[in-house]
Amino acid sequence: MHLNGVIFDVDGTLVDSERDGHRVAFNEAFAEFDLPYRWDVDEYGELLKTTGGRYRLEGYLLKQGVEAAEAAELAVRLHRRKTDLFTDLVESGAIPLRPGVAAFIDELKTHGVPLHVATTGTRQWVHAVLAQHFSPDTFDVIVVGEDVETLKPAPDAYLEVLRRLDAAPAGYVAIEDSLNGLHAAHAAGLPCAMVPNDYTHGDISAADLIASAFGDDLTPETLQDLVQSAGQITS
Ligand code: XBP
Ligand code: MG
Repeated sequence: MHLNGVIFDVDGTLVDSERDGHRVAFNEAFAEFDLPYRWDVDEYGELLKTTGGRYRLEGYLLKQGVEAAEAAELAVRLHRRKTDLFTDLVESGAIPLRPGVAAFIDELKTHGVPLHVATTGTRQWVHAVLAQHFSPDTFDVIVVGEDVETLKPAPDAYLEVLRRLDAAPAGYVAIEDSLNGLHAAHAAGLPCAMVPNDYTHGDISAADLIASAFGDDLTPETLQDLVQSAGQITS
């Protein structure tokens, strides 16, 4: 079985974006709207169980006792502003790649492995992140939150990448940091290598590979082995 392609999650996988990025932008949006809410590091870790910033906001507002219609409408407006604030952070250089990512991507490119993106994040900042850190020809298919009906842990983002490639899952592998991402990849029929971070919670023992770092135990060769054993299990 050949390694046909690698599909990357963005938040928490390619970039360290949640604690000092999205969280900060959400809090700035709350302040601009004169709302009393502020998300600290631990609370934000809990809130990450809900994927999609807009849904995270809406669920939180409902829990604060905001009435349903107002919560939905306010979440949309807050999220729009948060997206602009986060994009500014990206363009200021405040959102770094995770250690080892640049070399890992270069190595995969040198091996001629096609690279793709499947994220539940919003198009505006996803493209800003990719433009900030990678040359424009790095990723072929880029699927963002607006491209799919249902966000991770649903498989939609991964299935949409495969649909655009007109490909079956065999030979592809997902790289993830979260339990929601792991569930999404597996539900799409993809093996999943995980590189956990401080916000990785829950039982990720179902992952096909749990790497301590990019380029450490995660290399083009280990991914090749992974798709090979996945192929043997399914064939
Ligand atoms: C990322 C998300 C996103 C980000 C914020 O999950 O759930 O909601 O936290 O981005 P994953 P938006 O890494 O599994 O894609 O505000 O644009 O949703
Ligand atoms: Mg992620």
